[in-house]
Amino acid sequence: MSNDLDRHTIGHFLQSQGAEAWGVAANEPALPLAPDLPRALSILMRIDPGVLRGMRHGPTAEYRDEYRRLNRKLDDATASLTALLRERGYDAVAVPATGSEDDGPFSHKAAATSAGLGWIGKTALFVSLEFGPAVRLATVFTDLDLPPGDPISEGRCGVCHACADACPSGCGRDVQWRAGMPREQLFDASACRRQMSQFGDVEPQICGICIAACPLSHRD
Ligand code: B12
Repeated sequence: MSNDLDRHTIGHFLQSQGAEAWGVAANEPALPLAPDLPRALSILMRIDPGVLRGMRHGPTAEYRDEYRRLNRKLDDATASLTALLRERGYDAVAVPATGSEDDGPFSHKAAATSAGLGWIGKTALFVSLEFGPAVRLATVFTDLDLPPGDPISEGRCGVCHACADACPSGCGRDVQWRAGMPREQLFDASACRRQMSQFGDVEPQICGICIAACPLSHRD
């Protein structure tokens, strides 16, 4: 195996692909539904904060376009990274940016908190240290031995519950997250899904009111 890929070269490569933050999670013990590879590279791309303005009552066409743009960009970046790793003799598996619960997908949020990039907020969104919840995520698993970050295992929203207050379906339960907590204790996914079906004229399965409501989404 060639060992010329290190944290610096991977960071540089991901930056050239448009990633705005990234980190490494140890997949030992294995994260739920994870492939059998020892490292998860968590990749973040920021949602343009300008797009979140005007989303108090629901998604806009601009948000839908941004959602599609970032999904494409994340999937291109993870495909390129996977190709690079395989070229150099490493194993690599990319988890697509989006999908459905029925696919039994690996949770990008679990890789991101385990990599120390942020925590889970009060409507179950991943909240990045730098950009708040205004990010989309993807994950690449690999056997390249990169040093993992320090996992974050508790919510840091404090007394803020702006996201839970803003959600028209009340899907957030205003509970402080801890790693391993069942999702239902934190968040009512059926209520979220029902609410999103109201916005089918923009696109089924998008909303983003909770993202726009978080004060951390609007930092410069
Ligand atoms: C199915 C799905 C949905 C479902 C279910 C929502 C849900 N929270 O599970 C529905 C249709 C309702 C939905 C809604 C939305 N979704 Co959605 N969705 C997904 C998808 C495809 C799978 C999620 C899933 O089922 N995971 C299984 C469950 C059990 O895990 P989870 O809730 O994702 O995360 C939990 C675990 O990771 C655990 N956890 C966290 N850290 C750790 C660490 C350890 C060690 C352990 C054991 C566990 C653990 O806590 C988390 C919260 O409960 C992901 C993409 C992906 N593959 O991750 C996008 C994803 C979660 N969705 C996303 C978004 C943005 C949305 C919406 C805003 C819609 C939109 N795009 O406008 C809403 C808001 C939902 C919300 N408030 O969380 C983003 C979240 C970005 C962020 N900042 O968090 C994701 C990651 C897509 C992406 N590529 O960025 N979604």
